[in-house]
Amino acid sequence: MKFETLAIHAGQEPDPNNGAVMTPVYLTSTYKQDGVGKPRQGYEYSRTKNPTRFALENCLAALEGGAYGLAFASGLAATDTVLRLLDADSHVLAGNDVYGGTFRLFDKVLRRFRLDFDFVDTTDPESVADALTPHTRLVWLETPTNPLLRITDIRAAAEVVHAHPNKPLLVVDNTFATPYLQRPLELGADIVVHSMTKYLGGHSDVVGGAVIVKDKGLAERLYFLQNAVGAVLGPMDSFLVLRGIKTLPLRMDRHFENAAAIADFLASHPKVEKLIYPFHESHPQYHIARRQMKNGGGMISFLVKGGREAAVRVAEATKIFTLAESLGGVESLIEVPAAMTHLSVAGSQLDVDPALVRLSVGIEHKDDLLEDLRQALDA
Ligand code: P1T
Repeated sequence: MKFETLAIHAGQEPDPNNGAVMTPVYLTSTYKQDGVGKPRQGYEYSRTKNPTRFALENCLAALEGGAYGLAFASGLAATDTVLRLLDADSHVLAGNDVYGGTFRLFDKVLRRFRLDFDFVDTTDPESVADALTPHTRLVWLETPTNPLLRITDIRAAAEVVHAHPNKPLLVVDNTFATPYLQRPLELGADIVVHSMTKYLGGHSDVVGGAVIVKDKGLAERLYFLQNAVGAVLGPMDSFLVLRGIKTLPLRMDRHFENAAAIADFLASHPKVEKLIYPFHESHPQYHIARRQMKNGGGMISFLVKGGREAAVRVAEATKIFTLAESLGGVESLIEVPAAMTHLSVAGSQLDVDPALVRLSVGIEHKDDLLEDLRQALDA
C-alpha cells in the first residue's frame, strides 16, 4: 500500500464487535484475564500494552518501513529509552546541532550514568569516521537538524558507522522530516526516533515520542525497556496522534508549498542576512536533501541583520506566526532558538547564533503568512 493509504489504515480496522470505524480510546489500566496468567491477546496491564497505543505503534512501524513501533510519553522519553540499550562506559557519537533538550539529556543526565558523549558535524562522513572510538556503541543524528537544518547523508553515515567493528547502532531522529519525506530505516539506520509532539501529532495538542525498528531482537530489548522503565504514551494521546497521522501527507505537502514560497521571499529580503532551507539552492547540502527527502518540509531558519535585538523584534512583531516553542502543527510558529528552544546549549559547543530566527511554517494561506513576515521585517 502507498503511504497515504497506510497513514489512514495501518494498524487500524473497524471494531469487530460494533463496526466503530475509529479506534476507540481504551481508557483502561487493566484487563480481565481468562485464567491465572492467561491474559487475552497479551493484554494484562496498560503500561505493557494498550489497544489504542498498540494501533498507533503498528501504524508508526508501517509508515517508517519498519516492523516494530513503540510509543512514549515524549520525544525525550523515547530518546532516553533508546540510550538505556547501552551499558555504562559506552561511547556515543552525536550530531553537534541536535535539539537542545537532546543535548541536555545526554550531557547533563546520561553522563552521570557513565555514558560518554562526543558531538561532531555529522554532515561530514569523515568527521564521523574520525570520531568513532573502540567504545562507540551508538551514533545519534538528526537530519534536518534543529535549528540549523543541516542535512546528513544517512546512507553515507550508515556505511561509515557499520564499518566499525562494534557495529554501533545508528539512530536517526526523523522528527523534522517525518516518514512521509524520509525513511531512515530504508537508508541503513537501525533505529528511528520521533518527537510525535510535532508533525505526526500535527495539531499542537499532544506531547509524545516514538521509536521504530526493523530488527526483532532490538525490538524485544526496547519493549522490555519500555515496560521496565514505563514512560509510555497514554491512550488519549495515542488516539490524538493516530488521528493526526491520517492527514500527515496532505499537511506535509502544504507545509512545503508555503515554506518554499517563504524561503524565496526571505532569500531576497534586505533585512535577512542568511536563509537556511534545505530545498533552497543556497543550502550547502541542497543536492543531498533533494535526493534524500520527498520535499523540503515546513521548517525555515534565518539570520536577521542587526543581531539578537533585531531577531527578537521580528519574532515579537508577527501577528499570525505565534511566538512559541515547538513546531510541526497546523499553525505557524516563530521563535528565537538561542533564547528559547536552545537556551540549554548556551555556552556549549552547540551554542546558537542569537540572531537566528526559526519558523515552523503552518498550513494557513501563504499570502497571509508572507504579508505577516513582510510587516514584521519592516517593523
Ligand atoms: O518535546 P519532546 O516531545 O520531548 O521531543 C523532544 C525533541 C526531540 N527531537 C527533536 C528534533 C525535537 O525538535 C524535539 C523537541 N523540540 C522542540 C520542543 C522545539 O521547539 O524545537
